[in-house]
Formats: sequence, C-alpha cells, structure tokens
Amino acid sequence: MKIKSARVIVTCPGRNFVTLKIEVEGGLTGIGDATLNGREMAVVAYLQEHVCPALIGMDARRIEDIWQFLYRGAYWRRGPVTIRAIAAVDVALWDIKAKAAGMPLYDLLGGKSRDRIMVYGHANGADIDETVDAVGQYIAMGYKAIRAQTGIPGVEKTYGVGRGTMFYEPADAALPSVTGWDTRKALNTIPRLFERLRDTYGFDHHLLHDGHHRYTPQEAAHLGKLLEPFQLFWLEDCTPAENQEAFKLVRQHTTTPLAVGEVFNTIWDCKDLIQHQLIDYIRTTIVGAGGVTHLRRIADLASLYQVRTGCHGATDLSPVTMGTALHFDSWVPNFGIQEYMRHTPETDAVFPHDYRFEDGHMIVGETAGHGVTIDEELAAKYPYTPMQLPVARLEDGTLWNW
Ligand code: CS2
Ligand code: MG
Repeated sequence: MKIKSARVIVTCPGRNFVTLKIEVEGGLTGIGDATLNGREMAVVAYLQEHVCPALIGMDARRIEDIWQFLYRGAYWRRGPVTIRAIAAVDVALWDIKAKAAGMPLYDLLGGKSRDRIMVYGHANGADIDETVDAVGQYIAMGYKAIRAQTGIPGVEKTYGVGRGTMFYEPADAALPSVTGWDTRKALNTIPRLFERLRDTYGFDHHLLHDGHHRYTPQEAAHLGKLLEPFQLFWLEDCTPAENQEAFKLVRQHTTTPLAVGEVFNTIWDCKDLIQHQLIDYIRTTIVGAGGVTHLRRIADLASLYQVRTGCHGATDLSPVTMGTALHFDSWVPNFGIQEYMRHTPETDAVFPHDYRFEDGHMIVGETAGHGVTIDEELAAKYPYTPMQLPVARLEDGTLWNW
C-alpha cells in the first residue's frame, strides 16, 4: 500500500483550516488536520517542503514507523509546528487503514468502551447576568456540562467572551488585537458567577471554567479554594504549565479538579503532572499531540494515575480533529469529557461528517475511517485569510499570558 501523493489544502470558511490529503496506490485516500491557529502557514511549509516529499513511496500500513521517522528522524523534536504536521500524517494514515479494513476507526482501536460521548459547550456573556442566561440556553439545548466565562467589570475585552452565543472565535484580526486582564477583578467576579449559576440552576449539571494561564500558582490555589463550594467539573489552565512543578502548590490547597494540556505537544509535557497526580484531566488532543498514535500513549500513561481525558475541541481544531477525537473518545478506557465548540454551517459544509450532537452527547459515526471528508471544490472558494489570536495586556500595558 504505497503512498502515491500527499497534498496540503488550505481553506478559510470563516476561519483557516489546514488539511493533509494522502492517496495510496489503488486509490484509497485519507485526510488529517494540521491547523495551528494563527500560525497556519508555518505548518503548510513544514509539510510541503519537508514531509510530503519524503512520504512518497512509503508503505502507508506502517503508521508507527512513519511516526517515528517523522519524530526522531527530524532530529528537532517536539514543538507545535512539527507535532501538527506529524499528527496530520498520522490521522490520514489511520483513516486509510480503517477504510481498507472496512471499519470505523474506533473498531480498529479496540472497539467502543461507551455508546455516546459527553461533551461540554461554551456559555459566555459580557457580564454575570448574560452568562447566567447563556448557561440556561445550553441547559435548554440538552447539555449536561457547560463551561462558563464572563466579562469582568472594569476590564476591557476579557478572555472567553465571544462575539455571538454559539460560535466563539478568538482569532479576530490579521495582526493581534489587544485584550485586557486584571487578576484582582477576576478573583472578585468568577466565584460570584458560579455562586449565581448554582443558585439559579442547582447542582445537577457539570460546570467548568477556563483560567487561560492567567493566574500565578498562589492565585490559582486561592481561586480553586473559592470555587470549591460550587463543585466544578474542572478548573482549566489555572496557571502556565511550562514548569510542571507549579501545580504542586495549587494541588496542595484545593480539591477543585484541575485540567491542563491544550498547548502541550507530547507525553513529555505532561509526564510529571500525571505521575505526581497533580491534575485530574489531560486536555491534549489529536492534532495538538501527534495524532492517534501519540495521544493513545498519553492516555495510557494517564490511566495508571486515574487521570482522565478531556480533549481540546475548540473551533480552531477542524471537523477532522473532532471526528477523529470522537473515535478516540469512544475507545479510550479513561475517558472524561470532550470539549465541543460548534463549527459554523460554512465549515460543516466544507467538511462533511457523520458525527452528531444529541442530548448533551456526541454520537460517533459508523462509516469506515474517521468519518470526515473534505469538499475540495467548496474549500477552494474560501482562500486563506491571515488571522491571529489576540494578546493580553494588564492595565499598565504589561504583556500577560493568553
Ligand atoms: C480555549 C481555546 O477551548 C479552550 O479551552 O482555551 O479556545 C483556545 O483559546 C484556542 O483553541 C486557541 O486557539
Ligand atoms: Mg482552554
């Protein structure tokens, strides 16, 4: 099963997506997502200049060997650009293998461990009242788990407050726009939001919150403590995790469950956090962590320490990643939850897929492969449009974590 061609497709149906399409002799094709939000063209060049030429003639059945070839063989390990390129190849090859076997991908991985995948949606508002209403709308749509983010009085353009209620999209301009941050004001607002949410809707739903790496370990520990009465499903990215030890301090002071990992690329980025049981959920996903081959390794390590998965699923991960993640989630024994930020109808049309939302869960498709394709003609109608993520600055102008 020799690889005949490997092509990169860039499309912007409202936001940019990078897709790798691999074809093998005999005509089977598979696709993988290579999108790196705000830095898309770096991965395009990495694939086109360095990876695609080397793939031609390789045996598509040897997924593990090709993964090792691209990871060890490059000498320059890790990093979001490299790992996304490897992930795209890996996912396209799993897609082809599953199609050749006539099986949905989850069957090839070992079969389903569950019938449906619990997801969380994003409710956000400019202030607490708006956010409480938005959470109510998600409950009405059937969601069992909802992430809540609110604007903070006195802070201009806070993280997580989208332009509309359904399709939150942070990459908003060709060059980074500026958002604001003030930890003191956030610590004053976030606990009040969750108090209101529990007072209004009770304790039956799972509630989540994303700190987006904004707090120091001590501040994160304090926030975790303040949130304990409201029993969150998780507090995400409460502090930056380049220094994995930072989580020790947070962990010692709060029982609020902790999630981290959407910016991690490999098992090495989360090894200490997992082995020292400093987190409860690992957020790495297919495109960000080297495809199915590597994510499976992270999940297996996590399972030894009762850490569960919580795959990143923002809109900048294409439907190809969402579809593949749902197969992974169907199989993985230590599943926790899946993030599900809806794609726009334009994006859904470019990437026809067989997964669907039902009663707060995603239902994985039964088509052979990962179940997501690309309509290349439609994709060509949406050319690449430069868009970057914003930066965050404190009131005095200091650049802060985003
Ligand atoms: C967020 C993302 O989904 C999340 O938890 O942190 O929206 C993140 O900001 C984007 O994926 C960045 O591209
Ligand atoms: Mg996040």
